Amino acid sequence: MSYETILFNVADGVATITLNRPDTLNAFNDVMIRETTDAFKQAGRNRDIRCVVITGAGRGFSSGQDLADVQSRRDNFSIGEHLRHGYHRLIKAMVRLEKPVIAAVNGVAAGAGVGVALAADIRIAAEKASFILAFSRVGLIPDSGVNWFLPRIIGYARAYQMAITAEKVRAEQALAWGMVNEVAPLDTFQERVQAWAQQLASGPSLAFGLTKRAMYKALTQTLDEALDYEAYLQEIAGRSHDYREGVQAFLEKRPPQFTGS
Ligand code: T3D
Repeated sequence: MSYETILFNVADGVATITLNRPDTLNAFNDVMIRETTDAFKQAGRNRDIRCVVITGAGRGFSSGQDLADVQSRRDNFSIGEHLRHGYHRLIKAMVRLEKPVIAAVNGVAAGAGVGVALAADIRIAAEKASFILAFSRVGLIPDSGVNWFLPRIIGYARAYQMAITAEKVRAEQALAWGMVNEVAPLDTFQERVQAWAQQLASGPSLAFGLTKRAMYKALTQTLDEALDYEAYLQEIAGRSHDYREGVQAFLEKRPPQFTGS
């Protein structure tokens, strides 16, 4: 598959999507939004892919919306429509993908770049990475799902502070706030991302996917509803090869060989 603004590579069960506009710190133009969305959908269709990594080329993860493109918009341009037809599709493609998504945040993430990182299931940050809700610097409110994800992840007060100050939150601070799962020094960053990706790609993928569905759904459910839904999904996981293999491997005191089915 060949794209203009991203790289899409598949190896050993892991798809890596690299945002590839390094001269702009991987700012999203319309093509990149469309291609990234498409790549996540391809990853969903390909049964050999059991984990997806999204990262940035060069020194940034993503600087958000391409502001040069904004300048060339016609007067009656609708940002609302641009969001609905662009970023929303991307964020939903990430969340609906029933496979673990890792954001390997190699450098600065700003604006919609933060939204994309937050829509991943696991965030690994390089030591020099940072997060900036740059929206208010250009007179906008957070978008790309940031208002939904961030207060849930770090709490309202910190999320609102990030939005109204647009100050840089460094990787270590993000770790302390629970916004990233791990911070790695630059020289071992790729290794750590690969280790995470390989571990997830060799895990019980059906269970990982169903867990993602259960947890997102539980965010809007009562306890009774969540318990019911868990039982329904566990019925599916309980009929899988991986469940039989997991139990057998435990009893035989050996590591399980999960196939994702
Ligand atoms: O419009 C809609 O549809 C609504 C959607 C909105 C979503 C959003 O994302 S709004 C927020 C947009 N993003 C920003 O406001 C961030 C803008 N960028 C920055 O504030 C800074 O670049 C950073 C803090 C991210 C990094 O700073 P620094 O000093 O490390 O790098 P730099 O020198 O500012 O940038 C390096 C190059 O990337 C530079 O180009 P040059 O001078 O080397 O030719 C810069 O212009 C370019 N660049 C950085 N961000 C963007 C960008 N070019 C276009 N769009 C960008 N967002």
